[in-house]
Amino acid sequence: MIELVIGDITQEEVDAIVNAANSTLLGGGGVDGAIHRAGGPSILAECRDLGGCPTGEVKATGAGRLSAKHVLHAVGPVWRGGDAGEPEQLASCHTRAIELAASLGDRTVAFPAISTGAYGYPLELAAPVAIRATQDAMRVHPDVELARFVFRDEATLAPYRAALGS
Ligand code: AR6
Repeated sequence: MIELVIGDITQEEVDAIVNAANSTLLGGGGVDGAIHRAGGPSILAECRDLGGCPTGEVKATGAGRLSAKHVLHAVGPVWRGGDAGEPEQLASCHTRAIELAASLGDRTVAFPAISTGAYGYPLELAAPVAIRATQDAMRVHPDVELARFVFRDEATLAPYRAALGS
């Protein structure tokens, strides 16, 4: 099942929260900053040992003070016009996050709108890529029973609803 909600992803009661990180995994602004602030310093301490993460890949840490068990740090692509592998990399973030959740025994996963903030990926183009990749990965990993996409506002949610409906 895929759900779309408006809220603050740091407040989600799920097994795994996906972070929209950068390849250093050493924190930043946006949802990354919010997750590190709410989860506390243990997440960054674990990230320091991971040696960064390539674009399109995902690495797991504990979730500190968050109610989740894990944070799955996904590195989305910076938008460069769409011909530099961005759709494949964005899809890979979702595929790899579901695979990693399954391997960790996490059954419920919350996603932010990866790459659509600071990284500039147009929402209308990101939404179908994110939804399709997540649906496909959940078919392969049925133990992951819920992916909940959490948005800050209705304008961000709307293209994902359209993608889910089509
Ligand atoms: N809950 C849910 N969504 C949120 C929250 C929150 N608490 N806070 C922000 N968003 P961004 P990116 C939304 O910029 O584009 C960081 O500095 C936000 O409104 O967080 O992948 C990293 O370190 C937007 O819709 O992620 C990287 O350097 C969405 O989350 C870079 O930004 C994603 O926006 C990654 O950029």
